[in-house]
Amino acid sequence: MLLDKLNGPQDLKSLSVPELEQLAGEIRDFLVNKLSVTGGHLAPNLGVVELTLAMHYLFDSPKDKFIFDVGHQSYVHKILTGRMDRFDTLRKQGGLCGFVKRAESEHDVWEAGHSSTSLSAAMGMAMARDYKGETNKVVAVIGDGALTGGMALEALNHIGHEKRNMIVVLNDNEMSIAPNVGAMHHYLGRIRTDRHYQKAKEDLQSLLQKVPAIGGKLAKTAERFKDSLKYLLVSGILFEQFGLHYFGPVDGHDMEQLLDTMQQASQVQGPVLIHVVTVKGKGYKPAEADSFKWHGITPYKIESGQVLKAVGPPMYTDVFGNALIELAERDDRIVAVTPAMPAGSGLMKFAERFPGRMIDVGIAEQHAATMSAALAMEGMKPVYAVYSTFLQRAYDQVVHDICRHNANVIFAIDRAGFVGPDGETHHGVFDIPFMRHIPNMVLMMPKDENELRNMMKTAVDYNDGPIAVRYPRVNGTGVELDPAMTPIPIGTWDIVRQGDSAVVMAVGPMVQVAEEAAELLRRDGLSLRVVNARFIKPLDTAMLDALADEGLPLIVMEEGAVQGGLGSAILEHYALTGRSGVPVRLIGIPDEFIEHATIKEQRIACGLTPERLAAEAVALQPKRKRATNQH
Ligand SMILES: Cc1ncc(C[n+]2csc(CCOP(=O)(O)OP(=O)(O)O)c2C)c(N)n1
Repeated sequence: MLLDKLNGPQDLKSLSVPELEQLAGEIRDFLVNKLSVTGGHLAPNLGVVELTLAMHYLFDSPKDKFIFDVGHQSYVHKILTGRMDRFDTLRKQGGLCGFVKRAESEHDVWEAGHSSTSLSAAMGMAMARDYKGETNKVVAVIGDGALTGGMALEALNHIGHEKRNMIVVLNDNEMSIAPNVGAMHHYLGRIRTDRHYQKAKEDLQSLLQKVPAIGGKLAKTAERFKDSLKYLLVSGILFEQFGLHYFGPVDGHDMEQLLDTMQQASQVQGPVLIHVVTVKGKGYKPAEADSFKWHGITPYKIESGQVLKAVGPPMYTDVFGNALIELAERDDRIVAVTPAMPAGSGLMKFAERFPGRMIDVGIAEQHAATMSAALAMEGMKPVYAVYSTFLQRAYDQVVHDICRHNANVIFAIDRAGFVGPDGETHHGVFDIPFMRHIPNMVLMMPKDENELRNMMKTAVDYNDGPIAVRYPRVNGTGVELDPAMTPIPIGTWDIVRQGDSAVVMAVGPMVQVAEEAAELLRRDGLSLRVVNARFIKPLDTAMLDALADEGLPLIVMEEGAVQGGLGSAILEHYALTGRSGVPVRLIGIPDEFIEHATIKEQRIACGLTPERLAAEAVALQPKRKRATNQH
């Protein structure tokens, strides 16, 4: 095994092409084996084995900077840079991160998780290099999916303008997570498949070799001739027009071709784009056959490709998808909008049922938001289904285009709260703070999947502006679903358990946690009142004012950033209405980024547990009672 002898990228340099090819096979076996136990981003990594080998073979990391867009395809890079023996811990608490992580290795120079940042990062690194008078290479690897993101196009525009030395490797596998969409996708497809282009390119190359390099007027004419022909015929013209030298398309699994092209491209002055065509899932049949499913995968059986899934109540995501179909059957104004996440957002069945009403815009959260505002203003009911973390991208569009216009956009905010193994780049823990302060916004979170359905109905019936329902990346509680969905009066909370020792105002899954805390406290003779604070905005101010008059200690519990969360909102309400003396304790996510682990471990790390809540309730008891109730 060559892989066992590999200590770092320097060991690659002495290998022959056949040895590199052998190594590629060994790396694939390694990935398929390890990920069958841990899960992870299998298909994207199987596609970039030769590409990553070629990069480490030709360049000199970490002096040369490798920037992986999203960073989910960096496993091969991790293997080649001394982290092979940590793959059993992949995406686990304290283990190897599923994305690029600077703390792990000097070879990890840029972290991501969200897409389309790599070209801006490469630009910054190239500029810094030039300011410092250094000569290292900067290599960004970006997928055809990530290239649909607006940020990447902003960066391309600037890269062409600046003309700094840098290498953009376009990893074109025709897939985002789902099949890629849009004009860029079609354009790349034409380059890949159009024989015309290929033939023209070959002809042109041999023709250009015959144009003599002579001085004066004739040379200028020859140059112009070259240019005009080039622009007429050469594939990759779009990138050439953007000011990048285009190389490709090259077969990303042909080691020799790949090395040759990358070697040539790296000699060129100015920005270059190498168009590398790869097969997502390459080398493992089930992943090649369905790279959509195998983009990010839970543990599986290697031989059959059978995916091992935990059984349990339906995920909130699926309950949302089904509810949306039911609602859309009765209301043809409803359309679903997704920025490249049709499956993750539970919309696959909707897409089958209503193909014409399913709008996948590619990785374009901002465009999706503004477009939804316009759809709503023209009388449609857009349901913008988006992960909380990716909605961060569209903050301005939510403020400027949706809320300011008071447009009837429905937000279905998935992955609200901790997300587990994807870790800190993917948690949905900031949307309460960044949504609740925007005028006109209504923000809800259900305590269970039945309430999610009712909130969807509430949202569809609501015609006074934007309304958002957020829900977590977990299974529902298993409650029975009412056959009919019933709207909930806006701004009302619900007392789900009576008690008079303390009151907890809990959001979403924290209601269940609060119920468990109440059981713990009951054994100690304390009774915890549990309020389902299902509207984060508007608050149930009538209930809040009554609680203040009652004088019980209050605890707010939410799986979101404490700063700016529901707890902040409640404190603001009391301060603004002259009741600043009301005792309120806040349990939520502290002012830090929480790393990859299971959701349960992440909750424990932040004290989002029944034990912590119970202890807080005990601590808030008048001294006399507290002595007998210690947790
Ligand atoms: C802003 C943002 N939106 C959505 C995602 C979810 N996402 C992760 S990878 C991915 C597809 C990326 O496709 P591509 O760049 O072609 O890489 P591939 O996985 O095909 O190698 C998407 C949509 C994300 N990471 N960031």
